[in-house]
Amino acid sequence: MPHATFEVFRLAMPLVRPFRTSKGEETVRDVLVARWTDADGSSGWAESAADAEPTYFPEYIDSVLLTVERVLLPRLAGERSLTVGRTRAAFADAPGNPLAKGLVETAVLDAQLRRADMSLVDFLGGARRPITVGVSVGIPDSIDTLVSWVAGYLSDGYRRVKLKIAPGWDLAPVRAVREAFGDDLPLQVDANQAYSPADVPLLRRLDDFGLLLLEQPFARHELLAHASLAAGHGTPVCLDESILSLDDAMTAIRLGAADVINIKPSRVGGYLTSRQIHDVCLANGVPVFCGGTLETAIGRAANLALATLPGFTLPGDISATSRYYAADIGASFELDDDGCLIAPTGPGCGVEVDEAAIEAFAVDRHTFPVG
Ligand code: NPG
Repeated sequence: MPHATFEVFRLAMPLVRPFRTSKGEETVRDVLVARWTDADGSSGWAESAADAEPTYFPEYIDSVLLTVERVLLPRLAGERSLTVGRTRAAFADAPGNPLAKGLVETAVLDAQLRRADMSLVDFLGGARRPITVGVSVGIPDSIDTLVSWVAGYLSDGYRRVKLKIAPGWDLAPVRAVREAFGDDLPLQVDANQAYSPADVPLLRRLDDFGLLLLEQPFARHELLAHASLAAGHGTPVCLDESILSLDDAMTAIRLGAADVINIKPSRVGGYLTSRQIHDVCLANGVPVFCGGTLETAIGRAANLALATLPGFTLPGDISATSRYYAADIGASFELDDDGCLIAPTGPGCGVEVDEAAIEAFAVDRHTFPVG
């Protein structure tokens, strides 16, 4: 008899607006969510940042599914009353694969917390405070469209804007947004690895625009190039795709490659590692913000819980539901009058998952018995 079940649902969630970055365009979010169910029937949910192809991260949807089935779940066979700590210990001898590990670990954690009637906010040790959030604006077809999108987001109540940049779409859009909305708008840019170290003179010109940060200009392995850019003390340099683990974060900090770190829980293997990275950053005076990958309600709720920790001093890439989806798989998140979102404080991530909506969006599913 299996003592637990792990179900993975692949959802096709139509986006309200196409999301284009230097890596490509999405009009429908292709996303994995998963449910862990214990023998006693208690269950928990998790969401993966994996994409259909290895674009932003080395892992991708099919590789996550294979790793979960062949590598991770067999390591949990025979475990009773599974906790997140035991799950991590069981995975410790398998290197890498943070997205796959994060999916299982987070679902087990959510089940554990729901069983114990404890919220993720309280488990992580966060403060019950409103979270200032921002909006990440994809690359449109023209500057005019960009300015009208940003105007719309500001009237929706967002207090911080992140622009996606790419070679040929950098100085002009930033200048246009500064001219339209003024120097006081908290503004940052994200290159998603699109530049090479030879582009430093161009990137230096962004220093004139008073940006909060420049995110991941170079390829993820280019820590030394990021360090040398950061040493110029211009726009603060933020790392995202370079950070797949606690070790990566510690190395980046030691090298001076990151003035800021974007913590995406799924990318680093879940919420325990995210908290460790947060703690190391806080101890070293490196501000962090919570990254996003167009999450559904499940991932968004858990990310908001993480962002209640004190080192999250910069607004996160966690927007209201309506910025992403006309219909979601859990209750909608709405901005308050101060441009903030509130982390749910119900058990686990606090989202009551709408199973009918999961059924409606599912294009593929797998049920793995564990035992
Ligand atoms: O609000 O969730 C959001 C989007 C934030 O820009 C954002 N995410 O490069 O950080 C990124 C980007 C992303 C989206 C990365 C989807 C990977 C997948």
